[in-house]
Amino acid sequence: MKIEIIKGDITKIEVDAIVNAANTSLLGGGGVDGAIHGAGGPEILEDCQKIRNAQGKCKVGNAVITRAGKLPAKHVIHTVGPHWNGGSNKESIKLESCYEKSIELAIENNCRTIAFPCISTGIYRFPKEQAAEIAVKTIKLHKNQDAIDRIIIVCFDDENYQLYQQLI
Ligand code: AR6
Repeated sequence: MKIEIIKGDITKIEVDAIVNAANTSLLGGGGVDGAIHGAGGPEILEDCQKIRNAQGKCKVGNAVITRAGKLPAKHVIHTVGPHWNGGSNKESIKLESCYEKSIELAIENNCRTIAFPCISTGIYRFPKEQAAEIAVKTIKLHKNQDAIDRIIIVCFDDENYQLYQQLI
C-alpha cells in the first residue's frame, strides 16, 4: 500500500473512494462536506437521506458509503470526526476510528484507492499535528494492507501539507 501526500481539492481526485469529513446528521455542512455535496450534486444527499431513514444519525467515529454523483471518484465515504474539546473526550480514539472504519468500508466495497481529507482539523478544531500523527499511524498499522493499493492524503492548507510531509 502506497501513501501519498498532496495539496489540493479532494473533489477533483479520481479514486475509488474519497472520504468526507461529515457531521452526525449526514445532511451536509460547510468545509470539505459542503465542497463535496456542492461538486457532486444531489445524488450524494439522496443516498445520505436513505441511510438516515434506515439507520438514523451516524455516530462520531463511524462511516457510511454513498454514490459520488458528478465527482470523478466512484464513491464517497462519509465519516464523522470528533469535535475537539480539549482532549478529554476520547477525541484521539474517535479520530483513529474514522480512519479505521473508512478503510474497512472501502475494502468491503472493493475500493482499492482512497483519498482522505485532514478530518476534524477545520471547523472541528482538532490540533493539526496530533491529527496528522493519528492519521498516519492508523493508516500504516492497518491490518489489511494488501486490500488497498494507494491512500492519498489531500491537504487543503499549507500547514497540514508541511506536517504530513515531515511525517511521511
Ligand atoms: N478538499 C480537501 N480538503 C478540504 C477541502 C477540499 N475541498 N475543503 C476544506 N478542506 P472541515 P471538520 C480541509 O472543516 O473539521 C462541516 O460543516 C480543511 O482545510 O471541512 O471535520 C461538517 O458538516 C481541513 O483541513 O471538517 C461538520 O459539521 C479539513 O478539510 C464539520 O464541518 C477538515 O475541515 C466537520 O469539521
